[in-house]
Amino acid sequence: MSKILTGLQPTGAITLGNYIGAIKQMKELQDNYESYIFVANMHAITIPQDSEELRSNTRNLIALYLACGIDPNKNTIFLQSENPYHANLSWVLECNSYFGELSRMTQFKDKSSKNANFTVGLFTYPVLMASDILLYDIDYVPVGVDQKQHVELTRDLAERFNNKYGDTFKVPEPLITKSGTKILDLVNPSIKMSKSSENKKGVIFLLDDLEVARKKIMSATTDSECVIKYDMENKPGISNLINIYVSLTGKTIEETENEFTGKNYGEFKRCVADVVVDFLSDIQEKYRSYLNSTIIEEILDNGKNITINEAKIKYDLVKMRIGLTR
Ligand code: ATP
Ligand code: LTN
Repeated sequence: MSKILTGLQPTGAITLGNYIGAIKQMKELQDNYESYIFVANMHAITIPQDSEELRSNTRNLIALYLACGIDPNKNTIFLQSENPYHANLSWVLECNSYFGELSRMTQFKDKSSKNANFTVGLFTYPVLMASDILLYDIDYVPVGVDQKQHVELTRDLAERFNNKYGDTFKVPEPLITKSGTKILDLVNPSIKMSKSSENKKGVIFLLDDLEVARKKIMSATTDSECVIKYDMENKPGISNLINIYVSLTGKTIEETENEFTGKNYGEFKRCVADVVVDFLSDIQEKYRSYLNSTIIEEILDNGKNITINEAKIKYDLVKMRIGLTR
């Protein structure tokens, strides 16, 4: 059976963009793939975090995975920091990565330009991500399109290592949602919807109060044309709402355009808001029940054992290949 793996950072409240880009794909694929999903808490500390907040965000993210339909019987669910082989392999791969190639990573350029005091961890972040993937012989990595470049780097590092030291790593492929959807900020649809956005009005959080979420959709930026048509370039606001609607209902873009022919933006937004609110309300109910149960501890203990055993085998092979053994 082919294997898939993804991770999200516990850097704040999870957004609808995170759900559509990564979690939803995992949920849809979990029946047909051997699936791994983890909390990338070591990636989170590439920018400063409050330790108590990080701890609670981490637990909340596991509860959210479960609430979103990630089935613990079909997925290995784990915390990145509980498996030391991620950092171990990352060091080895760093010694096989070039300063130039890491300098070209768009996420690094974006995030480092926002804060002059950025850490070295922010720079080597993609190499840790490559280790997350390469430890487990992963075939596909479901991510939003913004992470595609990191998976491509992972492929380069795997191929480079294999060529230099002999076949060691499986070369993975990114799995981007069918339409390549990047969910955009509702207020400023020229940027992606991001959990670290300053203007929270443009971001739907999975744990948003339902009425607040409805208002955010109703006040989303559109255009003056009053035609509900998918055109990412000229009508990004409306196209983004179509993407959200399509992702949550399973309808196609064409079906959606037909459904709303002749309707005005207010009517369309009301329907999108209804779909979003129903979706959030279902998730939030499940989330509360998982958060208060002991199941999270059991799941993480299990995930820790499974992944440490598996990763050790790969890391031992790596050490042997490069001469780090006696
Ligand atoms: P941050 O603002 O801290 O960078 P983020 O919202 O970009 O956070 P990540 O934890 O970096 O979230 O990403 C988690 C997953 O969600 C990744 O696979 C990423 O590609 C995907 N993702 C993030 N934002 C979007 C979006 N707007 N649309 C689609 N997928 C997204
Ligand atoms: N960088 C990713 C999180 C992440 C990840 C991974 C995703 C860390 N390691 C391995 C897929 C596979 C992000 O969401 N920003």
